Amino acid sequence: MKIIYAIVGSDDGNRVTDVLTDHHFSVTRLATTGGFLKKGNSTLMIGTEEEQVDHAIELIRDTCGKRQKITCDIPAPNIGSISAGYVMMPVSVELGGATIFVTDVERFEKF
Ligand code: 2BA
Repeated sequence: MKIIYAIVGSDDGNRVTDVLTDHHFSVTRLATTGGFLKKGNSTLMIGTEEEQVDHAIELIRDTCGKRQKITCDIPAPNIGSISAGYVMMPVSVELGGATIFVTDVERFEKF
């Protein structure tokens, strides 16, 4: 048996937990904090058989993989200026990503 620890962004934590659960994986989600940025993230613990590990990682990659999003939320002063002097410029930002550890489980019991 293996345990997968997957650290994902807080925004992705709920969705990937649902996807894994829908595919019959048992998941525990912990609210965690990154040591460097001190921002909230989610750590999933997934105990599963070795032959299922690749499937779980594929689901995590499909749900949380790095992706680009176009947003207009960042104001760019005085470019193509409108009356207030500001215009919302669309910019591409990177979202998502996961850090995954897979380790052996020495003993597993449930009561
Ligand atoms: P990532 O490498 O994608 O890591 C995202 C989060 O995953 C980390 O949050 C941490 O919670 C976890 N993580 C990553 N690698 C880990 C490991 N080897 N052991 C345990 N947990 C691990 P943060 O620590 O807040 O880091 C956020 C982002 O800041 C990192 O993204 C990386 O791009 C950058 N970063 C982290 N540590 C850095 C450092 N010492 N110097 C420069 N940049 C750093």
